[in-house]
Order: sequence, then C-alpha cells, then structure tokens
Amino acid sequence: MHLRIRLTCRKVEIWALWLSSLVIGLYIIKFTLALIIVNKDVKTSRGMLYPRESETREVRSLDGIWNFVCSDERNPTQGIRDKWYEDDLSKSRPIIPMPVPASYNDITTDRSLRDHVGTVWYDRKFFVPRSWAKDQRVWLRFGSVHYEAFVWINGEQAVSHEMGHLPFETEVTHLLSYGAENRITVMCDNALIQTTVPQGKISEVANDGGVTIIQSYTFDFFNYAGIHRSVHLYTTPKTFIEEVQINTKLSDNNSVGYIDYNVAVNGTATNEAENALFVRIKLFNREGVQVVNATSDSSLTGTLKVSNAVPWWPYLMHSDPGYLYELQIQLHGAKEELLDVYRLSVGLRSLSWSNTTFQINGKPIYFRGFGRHEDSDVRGKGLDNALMVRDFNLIKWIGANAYRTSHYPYSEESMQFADRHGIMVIDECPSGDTQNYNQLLLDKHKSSLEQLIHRDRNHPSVVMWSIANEPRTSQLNADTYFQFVADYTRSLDKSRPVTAAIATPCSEDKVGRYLDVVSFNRYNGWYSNAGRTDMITKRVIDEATSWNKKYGKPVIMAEYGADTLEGLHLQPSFVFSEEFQSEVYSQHFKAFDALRRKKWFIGEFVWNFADFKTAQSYTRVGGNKKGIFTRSRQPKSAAYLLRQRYFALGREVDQCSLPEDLFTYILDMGGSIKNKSSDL
Ligand code: BDP
Repeated sequence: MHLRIRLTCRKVEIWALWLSSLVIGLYIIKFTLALIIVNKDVKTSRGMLYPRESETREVRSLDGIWNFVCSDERNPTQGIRDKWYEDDLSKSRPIIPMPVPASYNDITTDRSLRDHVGTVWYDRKFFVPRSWAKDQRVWLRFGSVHYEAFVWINGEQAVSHEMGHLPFETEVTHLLSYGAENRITVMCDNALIQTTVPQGKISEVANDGGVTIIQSYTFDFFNYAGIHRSVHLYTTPKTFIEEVQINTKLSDNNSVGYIDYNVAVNGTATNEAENALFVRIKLFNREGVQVVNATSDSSLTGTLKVSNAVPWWPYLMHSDPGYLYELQIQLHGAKEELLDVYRLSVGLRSLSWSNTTFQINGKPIYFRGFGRHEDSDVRGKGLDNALMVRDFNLIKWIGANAYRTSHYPYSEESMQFADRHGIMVIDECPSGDTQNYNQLLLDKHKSSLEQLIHRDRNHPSVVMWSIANEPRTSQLNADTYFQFVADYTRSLDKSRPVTAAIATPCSEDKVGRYLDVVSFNRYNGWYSNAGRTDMITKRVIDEATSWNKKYGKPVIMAEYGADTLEGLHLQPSFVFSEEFQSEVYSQHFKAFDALRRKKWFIGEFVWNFADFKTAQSYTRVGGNKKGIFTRSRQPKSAAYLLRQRYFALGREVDQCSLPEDLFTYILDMGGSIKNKSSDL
C-alpha cells in the first residue's frame, strides 16, 4: 500500500513536471514570437474625400435620432447570431432613442450604459430619391465610430472598420432601394485589448451579484464610444475624382507659390478610354477671382504656379492669417465632357526644419498652445459645432497658435476650421501609452497613421505628425517598433516632421533618435514633488537640455500642468487651487524663457485646454481638472495669465498687435505699472 502511494505520487510528480515544462515551453515560444516584429505592408485607404456638394455631387446627412440597443455584456455576439440586422432592431429588443453624432455613454441616466463594455446597435430608416438611381454611384461615409463598426444596409453587410476617430466609407449603390425606404444598421464595439490602438485590457471580476466584465486602460481619458461624427450619403458620377493630393511650397521671398497636385480617378471611363481623361484645375483667391487655370495631361498630375502668392500664415504671425485659396478640380472625359467637379481649400505654405529650428515660410516657429481633448458633457466625444466654434474662439482669445490633437485624430470639421483660422496642428494618431509591442499592434499602429495622413495630408494647418503619446520607450522592442513606425510615417509624407510625446526619462529612452522633433511630457510640481513650485524651473531646463544633448533635435515641452478645482482659492497656494495652477505655469515660463535663448527649444504646450472626463479613480474628482478652461469652457484664473504670456510671446517673437483688454487698468503711475497692453 505504502509503495503504491509512493508510486502514484511519483507518477503525479512526473506528469506535473511534464506539464510545467510544456507550459514554460509554450511561454518561451509565445515570448519569442512576440519579440519578432517585422515591417510588413499594411492595407492602405482609398478615396475618403470630405463629402462636398458640387454641380456633379449631392450630399445628404443621416445625422439625427437613431434607434439604439445595448447588447448583454456577457453575450456580445448575440445580435450577429440572431441576425438583428435583418429587420428593425425594435423587433429584436426594446429600443431607446440615441442622438447621432454623440457618444452614447452620458445620454441616459443608466450607469450600466455609461460603463458598458462590448457591442451596441443602432438603426434608422431613410428614403433615397428615385433620381439617385440614374447613372451615378452612392457612397456611405462615417466621420468616425469608436472603436470598431459593422454596417448593414437593408440587411446586407456594407462595410466594417476598426479604429476610432477616423473616417471610413463604402459604395452602397447596389444595396439601396431607390424611390423607397431603406434601413441602415450599425453594430459598434468599444472593447480595447492589447492589439487595439489604443490598447486596453478586458477582465472578469467578481461583484456582489456574480461576475462582471471590466474594461481597463492606462490612459486617463474616458473611453467614450458610439457614432461620434456625422454619417453621410453622397453621390458621385460613375467616373469620378477619388483622390486629390496636393503639396505646396513658396519661393524664397514667398512671392511665388507652387501647388503640386495629383488626382486619382475611379470609374469605368478610366478603363474604357484610359488616355482620354484629364483634369482642368482652377485656383480662385479669397475674393473669388480666378488666379490660375491649368490643364493636366492624362497622368492627372502637375504643378500650378501662383504669382503674387498670398501665403498661409499661422495666427498672430501675420496680420492676415489662415489665407485659403479654393482649388477647383474638373474631371473631363473624351470630347471634353465634364464628368466630375470637386473643390478643396488650399493654403500656400512651406515648411522646413533642421536639428536646431522649425520654419514656416522661412520664419522660425515658436509654438504656444495646448494639448486638448474632444470632450464635453452629455455629448462625450460627439461632434458638436457649437463647442468647436467656442473652442476656436477661446484659442484665439488666449493668443495660442497651435494645439496637439491629443490623443487621437480630431474631427475633419475642426481641421478645416484650423486651416481657416491659422491655428497650427500637431496631428496625433490614436496610439497612447503604447506597450507590449507585438506584430498585430505594429500593423494597426501603422494603419492608423496611414489613415490619418491620407485624411489630413492636404491641410495647411497640419505641421507635424505625432506618432504616439507616452509610449513606453524603454521597453524591449520599443526601438525596432518605433523605427518601423517613424520610417513608415516618413514614407507617406516627407513634407512634415515626425514627433512623439515622450514621458520616459531621457536616459532610458530608445526612440527619440527616430524623430525629427522630440516632444516631452513632464509634471514637475504635480506628479513629481507635488506642491513644490520651487522644484520646477531648473528641472525643466535640465530635462529639455538633456533631450537636446542626447538627440541633437529641436525640443518641445508637450505637456505640463496641475489639476485645478475652479473656485478653490488658497493663499499661500496649495495643490488643486487656482493660485497653485498659476504659480506652476509661471515657474515653467521662467524655464521656457531660459530655453528659448537656445534656438532648439521651439514650443510650450499646456496640459490641458479644458477639464475632461476620465475613468473613475480616487485621483480624479469628477475628471481631469488640468484645464485652463472648465469643461463648460469658462476660464480659470490661470487662463488670464496664460493669455498675457501667449500674447507677450506673440509680440516679442512675431511682432503681433495686442488686444486692448489684455491688462486690466490699475493705476496711472507714469507707466511704471503694467496696466495696459502698450506697457509690454
Ligand atoms: C499625461 C498624459 C495625459 C494625462 C496627463 C494627466 O499624457 O493624457 O491626462 O498625464 O495625468 O501623462 O493629467
């Protein structure tokens, strides 16, 4: 008996040993595989011109109130299995009304919808006129759905797309009923995992009623989801302008502008008579006067020369910033037949950079701006024109000339606004806190940049690409991974520099060498040495200097700041008070002024433009409060200080004029007190 027990124990031990070696072996294989990442080709996007009406195109919005159903978190694919898309959603489940565009999270009073993880469904009906059946194509286009979308028209799958904050479209000509009612159904999944951009983790955690699904992520902004931007139907002719790519430059004295254009056509006429197509390009100035007229050959490419050019200048760098021309592209077929017309706003500007400077139209840029978020109460990340216009009014009021689209691409409408108002944009892809580098992630990360550049390459406001926010750049594989990402970005657009906002200590970073401009985020006085305003200035100077020493590139401070509760006043200043925010800023200003003398320090960006919602945590009271504006876009005290700084910089660096109300009148002491703008 004794022996039998011992033998059994031996057998169990051997099995256990065998099993554990297998597990270890599998781990080693998995780990090794994860280490091997290769620079594969990724699928590239097509078309996606912003929908605009013209003599050959019609646009129709599908925005409005849609029907909405939330799936069971524990059964996210039920709707697919049960084919909810084959009929009205109301036939499968009770529906609630849901506005489009908007995040769905804060629309109801239901906590479980706010925190929902997994799939939700939308549908609505719409008519398509009989006239649309004739000799043209119809396209369905989404400005963005976060994070993954599956779309059906009248029960037939139309398109799917993964990646929030970026547009996607498909032709639906064959799926529509003309002169009749149609149904569109959308399933949206907000789950973030280690191979999505951005990354997240899903886990099952015990709660009082059993087990629940938890979505966690390391970035702090709330993972709002839903149909975030407008949905459009638009028509094009059968043979149509599918892509327009332009590149501008100016002569040395900025008097002559050059626009390289490249048009791509889609359609039957191309195949039938390949060499018969050509484009006629007309350029109109702001007054609507035609200044150039050119005709391409069948390659549909060429260069326009604009004499007496009016350059596109950033806000406060010139008295007439954001000058836009209108480029009219006419596609002609055989016998000059006019096939299609598309119009595009164009700003004439040239960018150049070196290891010590970044210039626009031959003039050095000093960035003064913000990190921002697309965020507001009720709508979450949903496009809201009133909010967008208010934000631009505040940006101009405060004298900023730039912002970074932290931490994902912003709406196309806001990019157009930035063009028109001369606000420079550092355009960021949705990769935040990038870590655990793997092949799938790399492919999607590259794809996010491809989609972003494809969408935004023609905007004069976009002056730099940001390939990530706070990636873990000391981790294994970070080096190879970001070399691939940066090289890929440059292969798509050589006309703009590449940056990333890095928070890894400079000594541990492995990625800065692949960037053209090094941006760093640091919270002296807040996350390090909280409350110590006497431990900011020197640290900022030292860190910026070490980034420049290590990589020899221009440096930007892309984030600094302190959470501030509006209306909390404490003297002497104390963390979270309005006084403290102003002091933290002021200590940074001293550092920036010391750094500005070295030409390689090219910009300062406050974190954040406005307060924004975060996931629940004991470090956030109702969200991230580092805004200099409240979430409802009213200024905190530091906004007035920042305004004086940004305009004073504008005056010193770009000789801009100052607003009359920059300083409040105090006392006339023969000019010894700075109480009006002219005292600066
Ligand atoms: C930075 C992140 C930013 C956060 C900020 C903060 O880049 O997204 O909101 O910290 O904690 O590290 O306020």
